[in-house]
Amino acid sequence: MKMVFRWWPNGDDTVTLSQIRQIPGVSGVATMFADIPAGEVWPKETILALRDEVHEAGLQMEVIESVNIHEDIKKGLPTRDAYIANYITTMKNLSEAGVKCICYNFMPVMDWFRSNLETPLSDGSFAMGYEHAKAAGLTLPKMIAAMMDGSHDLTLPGWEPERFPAMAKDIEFYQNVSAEEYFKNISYFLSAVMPYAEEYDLDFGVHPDDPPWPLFGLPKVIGNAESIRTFLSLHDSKRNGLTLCTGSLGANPENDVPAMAREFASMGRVPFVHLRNVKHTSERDFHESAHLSSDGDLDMYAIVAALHDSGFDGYIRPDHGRRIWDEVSRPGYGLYDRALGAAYIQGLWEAVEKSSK
Ligand code: CS2
Ligand code: MN
Repeated sequence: MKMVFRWWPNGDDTVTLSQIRQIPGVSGVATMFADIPAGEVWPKETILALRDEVHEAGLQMEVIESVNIHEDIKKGLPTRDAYIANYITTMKNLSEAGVKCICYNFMPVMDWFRSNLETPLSDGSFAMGYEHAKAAGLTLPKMIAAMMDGSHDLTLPGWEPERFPAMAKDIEFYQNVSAEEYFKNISYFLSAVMPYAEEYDLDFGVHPDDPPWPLFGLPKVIGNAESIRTFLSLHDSKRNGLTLCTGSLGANPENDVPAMAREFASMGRVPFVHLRNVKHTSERDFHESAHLSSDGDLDMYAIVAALHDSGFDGYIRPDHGRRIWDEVSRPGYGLYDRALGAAYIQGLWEAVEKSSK
């Protein structure tokens, strides 16, 4: 297991590489160029310069999160082939810079969504939350405004401003796209890209839908064990894997996350894990919590044990943290609570490992 920490380059982060270097056990970053629009090639020199910067800080750059997929690929438009060709060039450039794992998602139009970026918790901290009735009643401008107001002028992953002008039309486009059709578009992408994942020695981990149910009439198709099995069977290779995001999957109380960890990791199909916890206030309402099992609804010990016992040897990162100690940061991505999460997860891992001997 290798512990990594999400970080944005070029001043688009409140957390520094030297701070990350000082978190015990963290060996590298999961990073991306948020300013390169989806569909464009990531130039090799730009990637190499970033890798050198990361290496100089004493860290690795083996995980990229995310190389975003152009909307035309998700929509299955004829223009998709040119964007897929660019994606493959980016894969080659990343591989030549030593990258081993690419996390991406196939969520239409937008990535994750929360109705509240700052839900106050009883201990005085703040966490991101989701109220289904509130979310479902939002108009698009209100939704964008809510996300941007809480962003502290940092790019939110999946909410890069380049997406905004087309969002309304894109949402309309998907109203008549069924899950079956959407899976066909995913399959087309995988057939084109996976041979190159082999060639360039890259493991792919698709991120599940967050929240894992349909919203705003958009097809959401990767959110439970059955749909993940379908996804993995579209291209049956170890390169075609899952980013096991426990908080995203755990948002649906019907998902048995330790069982999913066991099933997919023992198939060798989990290159990357996002570990975080969520606390439900009703079946569809939740807020994020500290990483500890006792603070949320997920049994983090059982998840770590399932990964360990299944021979998991990929990358793990703490996912969204709470806002604690008055930190100002990108929502979910401050230093303090994620660092506590990283230490806690490694404590679980060490305990599971030693007690299994
Ligand atoms: C992340 C996602 O912040 C988050 O919720 O887990 O944005 C994730 O980076 C993407 O979905 C992966 O493509
Ligand atoms: Mn995640």
